[in-house]
Amino acid sequence: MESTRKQLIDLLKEQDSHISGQQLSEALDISRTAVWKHMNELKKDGYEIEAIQRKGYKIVSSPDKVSKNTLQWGLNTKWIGQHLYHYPQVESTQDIVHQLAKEGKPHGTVVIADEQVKGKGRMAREWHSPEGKGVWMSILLRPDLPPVQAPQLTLLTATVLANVMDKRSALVPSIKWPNDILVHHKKVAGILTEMQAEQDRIQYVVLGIGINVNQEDGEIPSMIAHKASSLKMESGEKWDIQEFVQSILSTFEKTYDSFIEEGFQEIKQEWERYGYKIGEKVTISTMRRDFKATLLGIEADGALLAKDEQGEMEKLYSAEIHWGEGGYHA
Ligand code: BT5
Repeated sequence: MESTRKQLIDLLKEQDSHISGQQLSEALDISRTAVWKHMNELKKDGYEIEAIQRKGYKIVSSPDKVSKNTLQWGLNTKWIGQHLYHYPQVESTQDIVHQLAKEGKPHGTVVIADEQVKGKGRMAREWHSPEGKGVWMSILLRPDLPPVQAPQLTLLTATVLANVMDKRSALVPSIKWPNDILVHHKKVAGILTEMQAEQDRIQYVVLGIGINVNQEDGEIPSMIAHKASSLKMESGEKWDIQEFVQSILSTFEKTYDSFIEEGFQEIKQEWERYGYKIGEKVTISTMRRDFKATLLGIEADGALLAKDEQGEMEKLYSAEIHWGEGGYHA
């Protein structure tokens, strides 16, 4: 059923003109009544379909509401999003993917919701995920990697988000170590990586992506309004969430595949290109001391590399960084 719907969408998408019910029924090896039933389902998803006698069907417009079909429409990926679940409202997409992982769902399974009522950040923090305003999505990955490499997946995801935002707008995104995407010093996206692992092998990773897309002024909770924003607020334009998700997924797939084949080096360079305050001086507080240092970049284990005023290098895994004047404070 699922794959027939996808094939039907693909067939309709390829056509500039109408395609007859007969042609569709032959191509899909289903009855004409079944074709008609699928068409009705597509209409329920918000597709506007023109049906003309003796000519057939044509898609006049696709909906802007997010659904499984509208997302898979035009999604040119090999493995990511081939299994895709969309829900109007969930507690957290992370929990659903953990459940699907335990049920044995494959690498690349995606869960996306219009709204999360218990969206979560790191360390059980809250993640505000209002209905229809953003991308609230989790991806199941089954990488054949040792657990120490898991932080690289967070860094990889950050480069994907920065790249896609960069390409699709005039905004200049930056990546604040370790996992925030900022625009004009304000957080527009966060990443939550959760892992299930044995001693030397990752069993699976649930990669959560939260992006504030179409919130308007006043729609960001006042508690965080000084440090958070949305792509619409920063760019002045409304974003098409479906297309945005599709380009995130296809860029993610390409980036991930080349990371698996060629290693971390390119991700590191890309991350540093977008890295917030890389090359600049900040104040750092660790368990041992407070000091001023220049941020140099990241290491393969996910650490942030800094050089203090005496020229001594520090690898930071968890430290409080005072991002400075006009900067972001976590
Ligand atoms: C993150 O945590 O930035 C990770 C966010 C991951 C959210 C996704 S949405 C899909 C998937 N399902 C989930 O349940 N989660 C993932 P962290 O670095 O800990 O940042 C959390 C902090 O950011 C909060 O304590 C707030 O201060 C702030 N915050 C909360 N909601 C925000 C929002 N919508 N935009 C910007 N900042 C926010």
